Amino acid sequence: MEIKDALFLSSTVDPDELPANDLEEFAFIGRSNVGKSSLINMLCRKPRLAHTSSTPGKTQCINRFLIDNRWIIVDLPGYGFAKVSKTKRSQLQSMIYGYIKRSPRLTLLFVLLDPRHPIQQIDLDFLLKLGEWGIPFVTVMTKTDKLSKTALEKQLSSFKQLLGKYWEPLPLLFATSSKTTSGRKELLDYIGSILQGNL
Ligand SMILES: Nc1nc2c(ncn2[C@@H]2O[C@H](COP(=O)(O)OP(=O)(O)O)[C@@H](O)[C@H]2O)c(=O)[nH]1
Ligand SMILES: [Mg+2]
Repeated sequence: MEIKDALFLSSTVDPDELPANDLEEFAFIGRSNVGKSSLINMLCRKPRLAHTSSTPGKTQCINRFLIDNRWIIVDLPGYGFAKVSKTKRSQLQSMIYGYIKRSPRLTLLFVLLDPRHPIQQIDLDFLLKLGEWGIPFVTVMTKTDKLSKTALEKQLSSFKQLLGKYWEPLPLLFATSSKTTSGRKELLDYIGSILQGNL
């Protein structure tokens, strides 16, 4: 599947105030700085669509983008907010959880993971919560350009090994780079097959 057109749709801090729509939503989440906004821009081939930053914790709203008038991409704030106050952290958490648990149009959540470290406890805890809540998700390893081919293979199998301890069958694991656009086609084709009802 290709994306021809991507437009900013809305930005909100209150998940219950999202404008009603009939379009399916695909949301992106992961620790701050994991590359959520960059991945969205890479998928849409629009470098400035979602704001990216080298300072973690910049996206503090739920930002939605209309894709080809047909489906919606949601850029969620990161979890694991090292540099924000406790109050802000709990506000962000209830915003994220509120969206995930109550959005009637959420079709699939992409949970992004950094390939340069083992899967962190915070990621695992988050994934396990999704399981508890029955939220459909797949995992995405970002920034794969930062690893050599061998290191990447090794990391992919160690991620799968850890995920395999908790899930049977394994959740899907995509490998992407917003720098090289690697993994773009696989991810978009997967979304396309869901939109066509083939999955
Ligand atoms: N080399 C490389 N850097 C990336 C990639 N994706 C994101 N980054 C960088 O990582 C930082 C955080 O990216 P951003 O998309 O803002 O992360 P977010 O906080 O998860 O939305 C930025 O400095 C990006 O340029 C990638 O695939 N490869
Ligand atoms: Mg962001």
